[in-house]
Amino acid sequence: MIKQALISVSDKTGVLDFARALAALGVNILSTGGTAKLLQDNGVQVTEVADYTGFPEMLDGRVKTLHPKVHGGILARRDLPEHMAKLTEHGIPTIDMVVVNLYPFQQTVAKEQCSLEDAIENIDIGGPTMLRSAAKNHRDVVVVCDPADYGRVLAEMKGTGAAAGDVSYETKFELAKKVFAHTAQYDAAITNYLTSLGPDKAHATRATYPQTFNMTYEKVQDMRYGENPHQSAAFYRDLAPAEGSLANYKQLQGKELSYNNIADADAAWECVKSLGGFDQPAGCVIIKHANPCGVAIGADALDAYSRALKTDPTSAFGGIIAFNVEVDGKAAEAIAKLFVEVLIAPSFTAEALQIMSAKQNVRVLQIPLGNGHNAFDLKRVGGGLLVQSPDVKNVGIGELRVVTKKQPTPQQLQDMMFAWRVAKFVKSNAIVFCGNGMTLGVGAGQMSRVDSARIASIKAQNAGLTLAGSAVASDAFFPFRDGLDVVVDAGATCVIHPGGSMRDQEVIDAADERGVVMLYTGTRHFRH
Ligand code: 93A
Repeated sequence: MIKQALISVSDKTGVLDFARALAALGVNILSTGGTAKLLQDNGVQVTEVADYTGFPEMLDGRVKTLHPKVHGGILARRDLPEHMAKLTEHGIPTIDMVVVNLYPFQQTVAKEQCSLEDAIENIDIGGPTMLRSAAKNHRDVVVVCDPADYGRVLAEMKGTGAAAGDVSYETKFELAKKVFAHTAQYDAAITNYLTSLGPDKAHATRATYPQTFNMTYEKVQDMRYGENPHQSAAFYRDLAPAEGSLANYKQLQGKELSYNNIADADAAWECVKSLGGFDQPAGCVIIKHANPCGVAIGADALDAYSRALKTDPTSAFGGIIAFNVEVDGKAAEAIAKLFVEVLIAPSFTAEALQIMSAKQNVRVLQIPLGNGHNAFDLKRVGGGLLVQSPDVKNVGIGELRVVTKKQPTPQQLQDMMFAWRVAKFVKSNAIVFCGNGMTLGVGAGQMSRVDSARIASIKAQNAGLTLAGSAVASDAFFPFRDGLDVVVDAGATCVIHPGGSMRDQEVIDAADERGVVMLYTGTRHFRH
């Protein structure tokens, strides 16, 4: 039976109605300064904690609720006579419910002009202490740290069953778990902020890496299995996923997403998002095993898809397809002919969804477009973690350097820019043949660049595509002229790569000898 509740909240959303309802159920309410004032001003009868403990709030509010009369009342085990006797001895009533949300630390430090002093004053001490006390003693105490839970708590208390006037053990346990996750995230946010400060302690530095990754994620789903059936797996989402990122997906239909689906969907989505700024409005990417097996831009979704599919229709079977434009009925009709695992777009017309609904196994994801990106990339290694800033660099035309005697035509320039954009999303060593805004052959993940070049040209041949007059991108420099010779033999007339090899001159001379154009980006896009 809940007889006494302590309410102390920074986010006052819904608290008035909640407190009124508690009072109507006969619950005695204790409260701190600002919360007490709000409740009293609105006619809810409350006792101020300061009056309750006999100690004034002090040190600018730093000490409000840190008192044995508060924490004894929360932490006493109701099933131990010694505990209850101690409370009686010291005149401490039990507190059966704690309703607390914390100083808005995250919101404070998100502000551009936040000073270290502001940040520190917004580190809540008394709030987490009460939350943790109540969560530890959840068998006897209801703890509510989220206004979204007010309704469910009230509904249970108003029920007529055995728990009338109380909350079930199951709910108390759930609420306690939520509290420990919440206070862990709160502490992680404090650690992250303090870690990000530069030597002057006044400003966050550009590239700093949170030390408490595991606490800043929330679980979205457990999966049936991981990369392989004998591995277990789950998907976690950032508490605030970057704008436009995969984790903002809404699944419109289809089976549950698997581990490999999510990994490949991310590769597809990141690649297709980068296809803006070309002379065609629509972009389409088809991914298999984390690599693009077809990428194209086109007049509309159908055009982009048909061209992307041409690169490698065999590999596209069971692929993951992403668009950067709305998918309409025409495009959906074409896609429905292929066996597809996942289909992604920022939006779908009603007709497109109608067509896809006949293919209930296809997982259809809607993700809003956006320019955000992850703050850091992570890669687990045995006993450690590699952390880096993400590869978000997009080389602009102005940064390119022509190193051959031959200059590129405007069309070659477009094709090389497109090929370079795609190469960033292909596993190293990456060789990508392109022409007229579509991939013609993709060589991925080989241990030697010359093998990637050979595979890319073989794949183009297999698909019946000609490489005559094509553009080639290489994610890193050509260490020797052999790779260049392979792509020129296959029909390429222009090549883009970072440059920077010891034998750059040998490779440039080879390009001049073969009469092709070569451009340096000065940027490398390894992807492992
Ligand atoms: O400054 S504190 O760390 N010291 C405390 O003893 C204390 N007790 C509650 N902050 C404390 N609180 C926090 O005050 C609560 O977590 C809540 O966020 C806030 C509510 O203050 P008020 O009721 O005055 O608006």
